[in-house]
Amino acid sequence: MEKIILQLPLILLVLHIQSGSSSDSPVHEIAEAPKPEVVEFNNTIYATCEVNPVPNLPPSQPQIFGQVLFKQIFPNGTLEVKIHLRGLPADDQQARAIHIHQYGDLSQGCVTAGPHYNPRAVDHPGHPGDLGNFVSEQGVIRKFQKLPEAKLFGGESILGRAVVVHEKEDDLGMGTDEESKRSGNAGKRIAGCVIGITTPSLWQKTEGLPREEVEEGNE
Ligand SMILES: [Cu+2]
Ligand SMILES: [Zn+2]
Repeated sequence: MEKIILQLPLILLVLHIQSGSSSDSPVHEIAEAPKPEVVEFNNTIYATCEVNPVPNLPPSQPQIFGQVLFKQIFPNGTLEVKIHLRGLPADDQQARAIHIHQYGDLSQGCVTAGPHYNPRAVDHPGHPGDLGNFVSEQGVIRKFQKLPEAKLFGGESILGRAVVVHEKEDDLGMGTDEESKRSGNAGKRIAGCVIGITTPSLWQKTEGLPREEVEEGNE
């Protein structure tokens, strides 16, 4: 009896919280308010990721710099991505994987970026940020592509997460080991950055440059 009396205030508190939340705004009905930048920049959000080589790269690895730019119309537009990287050897033939990883934490190079961002617990290469493989031309990777599974809005937003460039080619889940379905066996993480909101200016600066649509696919 004493126990019930002691618990009564707690029960009343729980009931109060439940009734309060259901009459006001249940979680499933909360719509994301547009970010101030969306209102400012014509119903569109822009993001950038300033790529730098990880510290203490061995001399055998290229020092990759550049930008990965993102653009999405609020709230359900298809995410567009522009990749512009430099610093690869002019005669480089190596395909290199680029992915979005879970954490925007580069405090220990890209190791602290964690695994591929995988909000729906699916196998690689089905992750929203599996950008694929890229080969440089004259030391430069320049690519435009759409990334329909990734978003800059909502609970699965890629904002604040990391873009990682790998030393090797992504096997796109076709390998025989478990790691293939997790990461594509793309080897060391040699460059990376954290995705953050920006103005339209970086995106607009690249307008008019040749856009190479990525439909040739994953060879
Ligand atoms: Cu990766
Ligand atoms: Zn992946």
